[in-house]
Amino acid sequence: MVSNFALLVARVVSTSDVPWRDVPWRFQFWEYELRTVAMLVGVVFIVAAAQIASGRWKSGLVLVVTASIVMIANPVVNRTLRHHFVGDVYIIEQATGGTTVVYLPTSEAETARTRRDSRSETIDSPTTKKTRNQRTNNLRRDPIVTNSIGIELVLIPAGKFKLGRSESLEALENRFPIIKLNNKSPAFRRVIESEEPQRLVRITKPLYMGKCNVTLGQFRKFVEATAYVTEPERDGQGAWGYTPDENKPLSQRAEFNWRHTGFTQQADSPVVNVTWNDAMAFCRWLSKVEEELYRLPTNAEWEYACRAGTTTMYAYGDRPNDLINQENTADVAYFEMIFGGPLDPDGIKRTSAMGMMVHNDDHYPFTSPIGRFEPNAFGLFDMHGNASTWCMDWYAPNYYAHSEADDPRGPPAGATRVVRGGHWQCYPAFCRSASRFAYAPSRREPFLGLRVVRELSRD
Ligand SMILES: [Ca+2]
Repeated sequence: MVSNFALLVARVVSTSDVPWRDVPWRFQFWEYELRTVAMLVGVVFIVAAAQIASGRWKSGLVLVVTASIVMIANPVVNRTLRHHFVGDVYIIEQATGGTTVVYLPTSEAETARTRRDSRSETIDSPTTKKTRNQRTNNLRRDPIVTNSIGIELVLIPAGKFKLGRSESLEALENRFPIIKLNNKSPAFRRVIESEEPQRLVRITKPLYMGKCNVTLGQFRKFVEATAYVTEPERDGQGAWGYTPDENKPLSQRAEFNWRHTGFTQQADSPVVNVTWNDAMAFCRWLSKVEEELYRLPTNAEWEYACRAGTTTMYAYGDRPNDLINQENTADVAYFEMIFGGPLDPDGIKRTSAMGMMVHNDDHYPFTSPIGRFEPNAFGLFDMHGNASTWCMDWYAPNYYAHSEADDPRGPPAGATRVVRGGHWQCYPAFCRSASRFAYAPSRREPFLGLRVVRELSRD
């Protein structure tokens, strides 16, 4: 209750640098409702104090209890504390969570934007024409930009594509027997089945996407600037790393985290062992530093960017063994690390026939520095390998059956977040463009990091 009261006071005395006319109506409603309740509650507390001071204890206490109930029960009290625009996107920062940022749905951002545009451009004067021409020029974007911490971003055009797997589950199982084996687990089967039905989806606006995953060096800049402590460091559970001295080569230990993995991680290696919450914290910091809206890609944006116009199993074609020249995935180097020695040729043949490895050596048993392999048609690297990325979306196994056709952003709630992209441990069977995974937001893995998206600002 004390924190609620503090929020009320903060709300009443706070000011906003956002013009009211640009704030979507429902957020305006929250704001006015919150301020009204805060003032009424304040008045009731003052009256109660006066009653108690004049000896009318009973009625004074009734007023205190009533005001307290209103304050606690009011659903809007806990909703918002700060709101602002980053670029052209309206952001609400939730008060009680302290860390959650809610991005305004695109349609509402568009509404706010359209209202502003219609106000300034209803009269076609020479001035407004000039403004419009400047805006048109501004929309000619650079194909590649580099931000202040060295992240290279590639312009991804708007477009449409078929989201999800085109092969039937049976065809996939025949091609990759490891999938048939894993499908005995109901949880696994649900994830594979969540790649279908295939559906036509539009990405309605261009966006910038990281050419590669965020590197260790870039993540270090965030930690040094903010003294941020990642979840695996904070909760004492640690993360995953290389433990050749144990029976299993990879183990979770308290001393492992994004800095320490037991295997060599250079400044230009993709950062791993970060949770979804850590990835979001990074995006929030980067948005403030850059004054642009950075976020994780959506599930649909990631697959659209990965396919880059292709409809094949991988962005490079349909042959899993071709991955050897294109991506850092599970290969001879990886399995030799796992087994602690050279593999026999028959073993390589059998394992690769199962869909568990590419039958050659890419020389990286763990992560590789970013961008060492081949880019796809959009100029993005490491989409099928090296390290996976967290996505914005909640995960739901049946989502594709009823997702939106334009800019799908996942189900409204869930228990797990979508993870996309292959990685250095990933079997070719699961590095496909359609492959997707569902992990709890606090999960940490030595192959899982992030790739950012920067939304286009207007100028
Ligand atoms: Ca490899």
